[in-house]
Amino acid sequence: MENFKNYINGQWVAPQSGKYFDNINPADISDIIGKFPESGQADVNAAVAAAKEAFKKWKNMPAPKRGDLIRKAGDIFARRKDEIARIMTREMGKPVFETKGDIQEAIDTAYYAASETRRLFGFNAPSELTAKMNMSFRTPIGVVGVITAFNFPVAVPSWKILPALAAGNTVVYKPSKDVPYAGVLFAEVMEEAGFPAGVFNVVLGKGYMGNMLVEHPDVKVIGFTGSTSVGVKLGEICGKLNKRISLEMGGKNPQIVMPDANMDLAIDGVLWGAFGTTGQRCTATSRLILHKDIYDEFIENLAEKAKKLRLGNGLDPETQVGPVIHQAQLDTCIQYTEIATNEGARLVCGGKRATEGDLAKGYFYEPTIFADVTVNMRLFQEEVFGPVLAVAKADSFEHAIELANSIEYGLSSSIYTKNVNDAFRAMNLLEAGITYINAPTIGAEAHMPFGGVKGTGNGHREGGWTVFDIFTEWKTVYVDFSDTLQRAQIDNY
Ligand code: UN1
Repeated sequence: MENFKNYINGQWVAPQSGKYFDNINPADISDIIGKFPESGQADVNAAVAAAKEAFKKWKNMPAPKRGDLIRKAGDIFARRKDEIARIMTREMGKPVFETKGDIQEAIDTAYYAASETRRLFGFNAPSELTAKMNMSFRTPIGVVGVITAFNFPVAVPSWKILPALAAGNTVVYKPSKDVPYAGVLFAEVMEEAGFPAGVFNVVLGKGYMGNMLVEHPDVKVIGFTGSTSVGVKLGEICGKLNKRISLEMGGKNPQIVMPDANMDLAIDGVLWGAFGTTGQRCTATSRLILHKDIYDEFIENLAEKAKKLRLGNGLDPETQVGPVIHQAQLDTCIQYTEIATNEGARLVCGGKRATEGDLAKGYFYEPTIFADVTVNMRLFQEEVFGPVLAVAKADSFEHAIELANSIEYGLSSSIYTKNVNDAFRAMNLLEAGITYINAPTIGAEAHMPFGGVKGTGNGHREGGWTVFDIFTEWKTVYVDFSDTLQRAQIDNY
């Protein structure tokens, strides 16, 4: 069995602890993919030191030259797409068509970030004084620590790593313990693209390493995607250390369906939004809010289709829904099924582990739908991160919006309606960073701002041009070419 390595300062190195952990295929737990480093403080220190040293030169490379390397990384991801997708599926379970989409999102991010290196959005403005010019431009910050979740093993890290590098920072990346192989593959791509040693480093290990990165005095910015409980703790540490962190945390994303909607479209939307990626997206549709006029019929038709979804190993081209990531996530699905039942919600379909045939080998949970979920129930409020959908009834458009907003989270949201006024009202009223009209709550594109309001985040937006606000500082420059002392606010008035 292969012992995988960290990628530090352009070298593949064993963890200084000499310790490794098994990486298990969630669709077949007898399939051990490899042994991956259980790194520690010494490895983190080595990676941060390499990144700090590399920053001295990397920040001075012309940005479009940095962009050339990033574009090349995109080309390599494109060339290796099929091969990497199959490894990702084996490692984390989602079907190959989804892991290919995941890699495509990284390719899109690479090409977009590369093109942004020719712009990077500085601006200038007139001075209040004569013969004086004002401008402001972005500067890199230093070593960026990247901490991500398992569900998008390549796309979500790429959202942080590639723009951070484009802006002239260097990176130490800690992938989720559930997808270390994807972290190794990311490093292989960056190595082949020709990034100078130390510019990009990968340190593999378990959750505790997130703290090591966050607390390291030479790591200046943190990009985090993961659970709310972990994110909030890391945010607290960064607050004390006066360190910037962008937090991308949980969601409890609603899809509203109005009586005038195209019902077949709305059903297909919720099937994809709720059960795609086995519900393990921060953007997953976990609440369905149905107008009372269509409530019963919609649930019946939806359940009929949900029951037909094909569960299986994601490497099988017939599979529509893969396993959940590990035993703990399976336990969470079981627990929330119990909680919702005890609170009086009505189980419409699913609600148990799937064990038929080969499914018994992995962590499969049946696509589960609970109807008659009300606002105070835990299933309405809390993120499950699995294939468990809560359905609630709304009396009116206003009531639907009120229900949608009655939670702590605010990542994604959606409404299905043909009424243009309702659509535009919803755009304004839904408390979420992202709103879809006649589309499911998932499907963000690389070149648009991504992030949530309320308990989902802390005000940052990845994706698009806004991500550069996370990974740069503004420098303002005043050039006085009048050859006289001009005192601002004094000589001009
Ligand atoms: C996530 O779940 O962390 O919009 C990201 C989407 C994907 C990204 C999801 N493009 O669902």
